[in-house]
Amino acid sequence: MKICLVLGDQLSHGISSLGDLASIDTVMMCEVRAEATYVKHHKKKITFLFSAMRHFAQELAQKGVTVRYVRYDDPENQGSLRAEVVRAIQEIGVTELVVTEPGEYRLLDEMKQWESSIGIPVDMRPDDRFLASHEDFKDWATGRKQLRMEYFYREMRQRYSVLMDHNGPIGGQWNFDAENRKPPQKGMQVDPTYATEPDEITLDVMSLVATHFTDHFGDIDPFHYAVTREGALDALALFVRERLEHFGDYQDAMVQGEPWMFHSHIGLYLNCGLLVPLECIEAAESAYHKGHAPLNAVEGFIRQILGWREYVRGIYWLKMPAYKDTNFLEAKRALPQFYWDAQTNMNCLRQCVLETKRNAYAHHIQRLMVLGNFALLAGLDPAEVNEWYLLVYADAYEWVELPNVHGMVLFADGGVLASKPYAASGSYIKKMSNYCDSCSYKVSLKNGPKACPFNYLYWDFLDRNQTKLRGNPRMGFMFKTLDRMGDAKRTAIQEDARRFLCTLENADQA
Ligand code: FAD
Ligand code: DLZ
Ligand code: SF4
Repeated sequence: MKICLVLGDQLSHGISSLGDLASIDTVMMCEVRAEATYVKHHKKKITFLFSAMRHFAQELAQKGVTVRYVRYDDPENQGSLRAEVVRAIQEIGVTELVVTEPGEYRLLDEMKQWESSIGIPVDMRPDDRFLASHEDFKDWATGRKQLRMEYFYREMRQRYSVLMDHNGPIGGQWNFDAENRKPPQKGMQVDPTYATEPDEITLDVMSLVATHFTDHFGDIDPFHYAVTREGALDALALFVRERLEHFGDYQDAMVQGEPWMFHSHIGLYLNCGLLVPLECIEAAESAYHKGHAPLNAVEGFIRQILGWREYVRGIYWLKMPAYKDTNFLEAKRALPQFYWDAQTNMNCLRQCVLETKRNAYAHHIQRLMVLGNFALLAGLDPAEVNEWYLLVYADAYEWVELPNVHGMVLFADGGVLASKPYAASGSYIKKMSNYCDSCSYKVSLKNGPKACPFNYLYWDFLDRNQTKLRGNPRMGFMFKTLDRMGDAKRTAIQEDARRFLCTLENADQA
């Protein structure tokens, strides 16, 4: 008997493991403790994934496929994928296993042992839902001094003929980012995101998660995400119709009480397979050609998927497992409690944590320039920060989370991914959001107990890390400014930073 194991983030009917469905006797899917708790995933993330898995299994069954679906609360559930494969061998006599390679190193490493440790042939197939294979990325990276996303992206544009005009980019430029940094406008109205009512299957999963994952972070209610391919396609269509037009202009803007802004909110669908990247790219490109969205918006959106998404996956597989253990800036401060309970007087951080807790979502600039920027400036331990990001977001899997957090945010890889740390003072947050209007700190103050902590933490970060960062050509200007500061100013910065970081460790509120 030949079985095919489909993992929770492999919910694509066209995935390689299901390529020759006629030769498969049974498809197996398992809700297991090991996957749900290797980090304590957000309750909404588990709800989303278990419900999407159950809907996918139902679709397969409707196609006439025999599905062995192991529910989380099945008394026979063995708690791990491996143990469930072993049980299937004992119960139904499996002789061969087909699987698409998992998206995370830890599971791939484990699965590579299965053939010898379980004793049946394992046919592990490449994950061809991505647009660049491991080999493609390795070929691109070979011989390059720097692995910059922009150059990878240009090759991908050419290879897939996306937004191309003969041999050059449409509009004469590869990248329109300079047009994509508009601050929010006062009184900005944002349309609601895609929302659907939970059906019976989702309601069942919601109550299962409420019972079994009490100590996990996050809210289950309200649950509005799509859990089927059909729903995910509707969410994509809604984005293209109503939000894409403004995606570029306000890509970096943040507004209090507007968690969704003009982003697409499709990351969770893409990463579990309900959507595939090329169809999202084509939908956006087609909107441009029909005149429904401007080039800066469409190019910006396509770059995220064809460029960043493929590039970070390439970096992950190229550099793992050593990548995870790097800590270039030797950061070691514990993750503050407010990342869990939002109990901080820093309004920007409070809002971003509250939205993360409610939605298992925060948009890119909240992740990068608020939550991430603080982690970088405060010198938080990369392992703790990575774990937090991996568990709180519904779209988080290590292949995409780790390069973004470890590389882009924390510069823990020493510059493999980013050419310099994305460090910023409070003035960036002031410019790109309205958070500062409701904050008890003053963004205009540079020092003292009422000053915005980002202001002195920024300079203290440069001061603390100057031996490691001074040589970076892109940081010369910042170090020149630091060098021009008088001793008194520098001492005030150091003292404010010390006082603030001390309260962070000792007090309930920062
Ligand atoms: P949009 O802003 O609408 O972008 C469209 C799509 O482009 C996304 O759905 C995603 O598939 C892709 N994309 C955009 N930026 C990136 C990027 N930097 N890397 C890879 N893909 C990208 N993305 C994840 O999918 N999972 C994560 O765990 C994750 N963790 C992140 C952690 C940090 C610190 C940062 C700075 C970014 C992280 N990202 C992650 C990238 C990005 O923030 C999310 O993909 C995005 O916020 C998801 O929301 P959206 O679908 O509305 O995206
Ligand atoms: C994220 C996740 C969760 C929460 N639960 C399951 C599960 O019960 N069963 C399963 O097959 N997959 C789950 N996943 C997704 C896996 O963790 C994912 O396949 C690996 O991390 C590889 O990307
Ligand atoms: Fe954040 Fe500083 Fe603005 Fe407060 S003043 S919201 S801490 S940037």
